[in-house]
Amino acid sequence: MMGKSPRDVWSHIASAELRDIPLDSLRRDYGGLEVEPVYLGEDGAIPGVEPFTRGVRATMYANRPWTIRQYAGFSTAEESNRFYRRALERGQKGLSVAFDLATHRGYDSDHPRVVGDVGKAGVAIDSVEDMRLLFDGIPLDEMSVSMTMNGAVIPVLAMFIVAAEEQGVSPEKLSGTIQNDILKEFMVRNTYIYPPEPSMRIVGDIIAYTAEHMPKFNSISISGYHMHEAGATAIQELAYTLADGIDYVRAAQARGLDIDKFAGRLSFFFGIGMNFFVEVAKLRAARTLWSKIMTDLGATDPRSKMLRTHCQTSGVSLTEQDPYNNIVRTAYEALAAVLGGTQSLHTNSFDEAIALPSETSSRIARNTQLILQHETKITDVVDPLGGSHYIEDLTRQLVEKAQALIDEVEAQGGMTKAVQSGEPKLAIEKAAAIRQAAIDRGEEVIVGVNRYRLDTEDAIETLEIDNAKVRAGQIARLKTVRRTRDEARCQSALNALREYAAMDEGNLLDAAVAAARARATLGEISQAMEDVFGRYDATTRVLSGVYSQSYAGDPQYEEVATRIKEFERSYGRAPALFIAKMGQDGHDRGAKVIATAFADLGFVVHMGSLFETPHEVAAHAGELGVDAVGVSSLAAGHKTLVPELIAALRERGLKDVAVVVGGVIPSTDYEFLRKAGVLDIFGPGTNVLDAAYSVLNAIEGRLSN
Ligand code: DCA
Repeated sequence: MMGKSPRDVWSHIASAELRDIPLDSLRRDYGGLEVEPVYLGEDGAIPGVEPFTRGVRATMYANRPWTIRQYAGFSTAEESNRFYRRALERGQKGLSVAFDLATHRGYDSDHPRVVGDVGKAGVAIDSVEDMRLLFDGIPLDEMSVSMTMNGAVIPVLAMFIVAAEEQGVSPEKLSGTIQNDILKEFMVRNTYIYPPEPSMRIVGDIIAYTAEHMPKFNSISISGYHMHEAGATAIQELAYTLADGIDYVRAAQARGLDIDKFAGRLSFFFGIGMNFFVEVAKLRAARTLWSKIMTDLGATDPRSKMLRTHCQTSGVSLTEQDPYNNIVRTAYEALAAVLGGTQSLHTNSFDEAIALPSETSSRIARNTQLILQHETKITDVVDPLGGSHYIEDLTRQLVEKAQALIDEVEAQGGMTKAVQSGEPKLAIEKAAAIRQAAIDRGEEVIVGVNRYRLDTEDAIETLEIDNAKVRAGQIARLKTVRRTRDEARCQSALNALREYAAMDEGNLLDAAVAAARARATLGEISQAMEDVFGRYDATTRVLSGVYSQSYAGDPQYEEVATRIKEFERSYGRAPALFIAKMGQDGHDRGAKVIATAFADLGFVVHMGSLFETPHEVAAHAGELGVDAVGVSSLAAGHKTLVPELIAALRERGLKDVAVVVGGVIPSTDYEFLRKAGVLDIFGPGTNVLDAAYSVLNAIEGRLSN
């Protein structure tokens, strides 16, 4: 296209995207105002042209709006199926499946470790039978399905392929995305199963399998979202996500795959928070950087260099207090994602800081996108903020600064090595603690939380899952599957999978598809690989110093610290707290922030491992002789796990150990937890110093009894 003007270049690509639609039909007349589908500036940047700063398509939403893809999954496959069908009737365009934590961690619903987790925060999948029910009546050759699965990615994808096959749909017709991004699990989300090295083999096997058999399926969704939610800065989110991407490309290249054969099916996923223009610029910077990275890695096809992304509005920006404000927050975040040029979007429901979304809150969340698409006219013009001095400068800075951080990671040998050192995780935790301290000190305003707070909060209706009922139903179906299958065929398929894992050859997904067909369960397929790879147990590191620095000289901080010193004088020791993360929920930002702050204040803080059972926590509490256990819960397991913990403490004669709970707890559950023996509950938005005060009161109350 040498010598062509930017307008000609754009028109050429745009016409190809439009196929039979004339380019002129994209022009708009707003009551006498003439509007072009694109405005091209002096800088030569053209939407649809490398490095894709202004968007991966020339026509963007003017031709096809982004996909409204709401992430959802409830308790059982039947429930979720009903929910999906309703959502599709009401304007949703793609599916996005949320799995429960037991499934994420490769356990069947009858496993003793997951009693509190089954059906919570997503759908329970134990076998192909569940997967078939999940997509009953949904034609998998027409609907693109995204699945958020990383740890148990092999059995889940295998079961999806077999469920489609049994619907009469062959793999090459399947479109959608599997998250398959294990590196960020080690960094922030923690739903891994195996150690990093075999986990990377799994990623490579999936990329290889999909490149060969599933050309329309996105093999990975390289995710910054969870880093964003864990408190990463925009620079960190960009750099670590793209550095993850580099390692995945290398893992696939290491198996001899040609980059242009698979790179067009790598996709991304970013979080969009409240810093409006930074979030817009972040997506522009991500595309610019990725295009260069892929060129350097040897890609030649422009499709290989396009960063196509899904976005989700931020969960941590939502507040429990005055929750209808969250509708407004989500709308602004959605607007930023769209002005940044996302391909697909999930808008959060306003009650997500409190509970699982209800029917009404889900509808409002979906309508937030429908209103943007149909009423605001922002789909008419491609990259409308392009050329803004502010946006362009933010984009440039993000490109430069994220590149510098990527270079640092590369100097350490890449992200697989870096996550093993734990450095990126600590860097994100530090950023999170600094931000939390700024919020607690009121330097960063959150409306309805640290400013303009209501005197009384209205209760809102929330959805509750009867976990015991879901688990009983799953166990019954598992029994039927195990009883009716050809056991010899199933075991031989599992043995073949085990051998592939041990020999480091053959494709694990290939073997798992055969096992899923033979009705091996998710837990059995995961276990076959665990027999060879082992289960990964991360060491927990806690930062110190961030709070004491941020609060230097603050009177309230000094007051709490002084009370702790007095406690030490009275009892001859500092108050001791065990922070517990029970069940299979790996979100530990809140727990880490509390651990850091309490330790800085003078508490002796013991941070438990992830995924412990109530009995394990009670045993640690006894051995360590702590005064209190702080339970951090974000995934709705509290009503099962907390009473079990209190019972386990009592069984061990530890009735004086105070139990407090923090995290996402619906206010309607407060009474239940208090009756069970919980002394205090800290919802999202609790000031850390207030929490420390309360915990100290609870401990002293117990000791003086
Ligand atoms: N002109 C012409 N064609 C277009 C245009 C346009 N302006 N915009 C999109 N299209 C085409 C695309 O090329 C694509 O076709 P292809 O797959 O054959 O290339 C099709 O329309 C679908 O559009 P796309 O933008 O790829 O949107 P999605 O299918 O929704 O995929 C993506 C989005 C981010 C790539 C995917 O990985 C995804 O859905 N991720 C979601 C992950 C998720 O849900 N995570 C939950 C936590």
